[in-house]
Amino acid sequence: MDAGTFAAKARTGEVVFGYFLLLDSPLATERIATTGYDYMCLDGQHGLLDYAGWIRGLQAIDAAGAGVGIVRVPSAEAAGIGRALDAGAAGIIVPLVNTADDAAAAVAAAKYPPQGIRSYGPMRSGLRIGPDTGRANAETLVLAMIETPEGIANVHEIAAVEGIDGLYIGPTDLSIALGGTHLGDPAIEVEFAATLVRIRDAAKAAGKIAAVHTSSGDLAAERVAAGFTFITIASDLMHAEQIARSHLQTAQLAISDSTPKPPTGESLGTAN
Ligand code: 3PY
Ligand code: MG
Repeated sequence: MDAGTFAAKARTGEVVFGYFLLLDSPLATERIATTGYDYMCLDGQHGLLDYAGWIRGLQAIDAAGAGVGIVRVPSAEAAGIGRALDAGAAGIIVPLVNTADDAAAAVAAAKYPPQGIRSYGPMRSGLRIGPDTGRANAETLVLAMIETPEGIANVHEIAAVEGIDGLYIGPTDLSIALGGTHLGDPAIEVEFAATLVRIRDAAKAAGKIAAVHTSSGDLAAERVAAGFTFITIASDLMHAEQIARSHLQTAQLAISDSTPKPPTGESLGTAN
């Protein structure tokens, strides 16, 4: 999918599913990208990739020929946003947006003049978007993360900022912002649910994308039912650990069963 098609799909409120990449493993990224996610997001805030890793990751996503590559940038600062876009990201997710000014700064950093202040140096993005700065401005998605007490309080002002395409909920920081100690803290369950609704409704009232991070396909399905349309389903690091643990637990069950049985054949599939 090209950046323009993806941006149009997301902006019109079609449901798009994405995946977070924390590991600097272009080969794993390329293989996961072939599974059909609409977007693959390299995590430049907490992930383990440096700038060369962003380039490798975005190349791997494009090589898969499926969804687009985007980057969660480290902050709303212009330098990181410009570099993510120069590297070929189709959009950015900006963490910890507290105010309309933060949101406007992120938009300005993501757009070339006259809309913004992005400097021209499309190292890799030039391969797909070419020299047309207007087209780059139009096709670049900018999502503001709402995950702090200030961000929650200012959510309507942030949603109203021109050039902000959507509000993206970071549930773990949001839980902490609400006084919880961890994601899923029962002490803040009711407030957490109400805040998801507040952010979703603020996005929709402003005609923007309601976006959310989730930890599983089941939860992503619940978020679709609740009206969110831009939904990340977990990450490579989380899945590697979960699957490794679950296979080990399945195999360990056999230890308690001491009756020997004849070995079975193996099903066909990839060996690794
Ligand atoms: C959060 O849950 O705080 C996030 O930023 C998601 O990665
Ligand atoms: Mg966060």
